[in-house]
Amino acid sequence: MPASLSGKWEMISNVNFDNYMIALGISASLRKIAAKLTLKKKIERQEDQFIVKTTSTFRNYTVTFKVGQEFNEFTKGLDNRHLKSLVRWEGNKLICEQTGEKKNRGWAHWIEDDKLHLELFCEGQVCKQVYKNVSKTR
Ligand code: VLZ
Repeated sequence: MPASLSGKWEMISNVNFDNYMIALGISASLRKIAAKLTLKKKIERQEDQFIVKTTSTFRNYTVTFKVGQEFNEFTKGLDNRHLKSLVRWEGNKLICEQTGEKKNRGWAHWIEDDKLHLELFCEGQVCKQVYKNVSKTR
């Protein structure tokens, strides 16, 4: 049973994604495509270093960071903005603050009932996604 964020995950629910994308200024045509995607996450961890890969049939996005260490993030293929991002642990939640043009932007990941939970937030909108584990058993 996966108690950690590491592994492969596949989206099983996605609430308020459209309003999150609107808050980011994503165009209607891209939002229409994005809304139909079943997103996958592959999360790799080595001590304080994480690689989070989001993949789909349309676009992929990878972010690499160390917990507690601010980094420059470019949301290539998403809203194409430059951010100063910082990830930290808050209890069992991995929380990212993304500072830039958009206020109150970031995300939070945690495990609950063996599922990977994700909240994406931007300017008062909160998108809530849940992923099931699809890691191969070793
Ligand atoms: O995830 O910030 O896991 O980066 C949407 C791609 C995924 C679909 C967005 C295409 C990534 C959109 C969300 C076309 C405009 C995100 C973080 C937390 C890691």
